[in-house]
Amino acid sequence: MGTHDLFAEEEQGRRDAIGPCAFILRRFALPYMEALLPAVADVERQSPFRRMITPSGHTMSVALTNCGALGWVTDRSGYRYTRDDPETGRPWPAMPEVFACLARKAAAEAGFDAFEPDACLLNLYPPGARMSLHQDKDEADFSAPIVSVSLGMAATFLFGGRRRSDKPVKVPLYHGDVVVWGGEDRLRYHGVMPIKDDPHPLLGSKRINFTFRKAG
Ligand code: MD3
Ligand code: FE
Repeated sequence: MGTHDLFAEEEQGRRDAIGPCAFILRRFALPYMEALLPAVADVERQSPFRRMITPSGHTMSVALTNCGALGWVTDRSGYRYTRDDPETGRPWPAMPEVFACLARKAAAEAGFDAFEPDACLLNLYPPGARMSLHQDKDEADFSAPIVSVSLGMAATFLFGGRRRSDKPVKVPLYHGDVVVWGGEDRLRYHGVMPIKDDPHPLLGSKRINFTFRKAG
């Protein structure tokens, strides 16, 4: 068991502000875990995780899938949201009730009432996978927040500024942590450092992150 889990209980309920409008709700997802993990497995069964190609032709180290009415994809022609999974030709799996419930509760906790996400992007990080600094700007409405949930192995999150050149701060994220980003923090650059292989008791050698968005 990693040291992060020794502190899980006393950390639960803490709210760390990492920006004027960005809050980490420490371990907020733990009470949902029994329902959350089977729901992830169900999404994965319908639309498996796969590595996608960026517009510049690189294969992402992170594998992804989606649930909800819209799903984020990338290929040689660009980034966009689609109704159908390009791999299966079918609509993305429906958003599980427990996902939507967790997202709404977390958003409300951070001051965003009536958050109704229509997209949920799931990222799977094997050891060594990383996500370089980027902005999330493929969504139609930047006034809605983004809610993210971290599961499994710990990650060092990089939280930058409005410009790529703004030096990011490093923020550790653990199993069960939920982050809500909105308002003036919505368009900040962010990324994830390469994941260290420190197997998690429930998920083994992987990290899963999902982000809820209002994309359409
Ligand atoms: C800050 N995922 O999928 S989630 C992504 O851990 C993404 O998989 C990371 O960045 C991950 O796009 C980080 C946290 C996150 C998501 C959206 C943000 C942070 C954000 C939007 C604005 C600012
Ligand atoms: Fe992002």
